[in-house]
Amino acid sequence: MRSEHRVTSVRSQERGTAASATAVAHPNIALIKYWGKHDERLVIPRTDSLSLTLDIFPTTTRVQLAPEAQHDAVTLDGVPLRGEAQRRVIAFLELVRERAGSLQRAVVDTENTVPTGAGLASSASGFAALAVAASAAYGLDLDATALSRLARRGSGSASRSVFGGFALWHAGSATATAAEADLGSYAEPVPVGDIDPALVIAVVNAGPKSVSSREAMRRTVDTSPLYEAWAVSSKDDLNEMRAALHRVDLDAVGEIAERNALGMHATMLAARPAVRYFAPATLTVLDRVQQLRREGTPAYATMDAGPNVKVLCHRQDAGRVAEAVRGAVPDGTVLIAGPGPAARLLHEDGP
Ligand code: 2P0
Repeated sequence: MRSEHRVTSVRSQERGTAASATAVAHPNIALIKYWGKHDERLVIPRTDSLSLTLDIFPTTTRVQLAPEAQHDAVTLDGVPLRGEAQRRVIAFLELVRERAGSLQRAVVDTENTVPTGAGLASSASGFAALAVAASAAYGLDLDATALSRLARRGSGSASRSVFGGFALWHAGSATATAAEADLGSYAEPVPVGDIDPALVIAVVNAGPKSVSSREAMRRTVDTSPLYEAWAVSSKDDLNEMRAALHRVDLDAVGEIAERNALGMHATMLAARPAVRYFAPATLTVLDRVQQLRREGTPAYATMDAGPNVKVLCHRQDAGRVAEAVRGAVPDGTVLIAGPGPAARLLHEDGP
């Protein structure tokens, strides 16, 4: 892949044509959550987190250099991005240009299959795909760790979507210099044996969230008296989860994931003013998950910055869990996901 980047960009320059690259990435769901930053500009988190990349809702992004253009042009599903979303993509391109020593603007077209802004990690797949496509188009030669660091600058959770399967994002050191903090904050794959997990996703509301996760995190860190306690307990959760993954104990993984997520939401509920992502249907699904466990089916819930619930279970139970969840929220959409692949370049070319 790397040598192809070089060959293509050289060839494009020789022809006087613009380089382009297309990449695909998948969302991930954190089982140990990222909630709270040390450094907003560098996106250095306060805690380590651990996730599972999914095999559904891929994002495909094409970056084409536009040597004649004065501005970047960015579309999402064919519609020009505006406001904060546009600003974040352009800031990310600036970072890539700075590293590549390039002044060329770009045309960025993204096709998202995940509902944007609904707590289903569209920014994770989005910035992972953009990191891979933009670095290739601008001729940067980055390994997976460097791509993870770069994707992190777009959106923290994107650092994990660079990898397939389970991924651990190291927060890095809070006391380090900016350069050291940047170097130390990246994700890496967590090799796990034959664990065969599924995530049953109950989309109870696919609309955009009431408070962005960025703002909600900031408010939680600044005002919630519960935040520090959760950050401390999250360290223990992570250690226990790594041990549970190591011994291929999905039930322990699920128990730890559920308590870590509920703890994160408790910190938000105690923020001032409170951040409450739960909807009535969220609680209905949580009740149904508890009931499944009482009936003997291991199933564990996790929720992100939105009302939707993701239920971790054994692959062989996924159909039954999905049916139970569907019965609980007949107006919702229920999907079954499994472990998904790493972000990858689809192709790169001069036109
Ligand atoms: C996570 N979430 O670990 C947590 C749990 C939501 C709840 O990562 O500000 O969109 O762009 O770094 O990555 C959502 O946060 O936030 C998120 P920024 P991001 O998946």
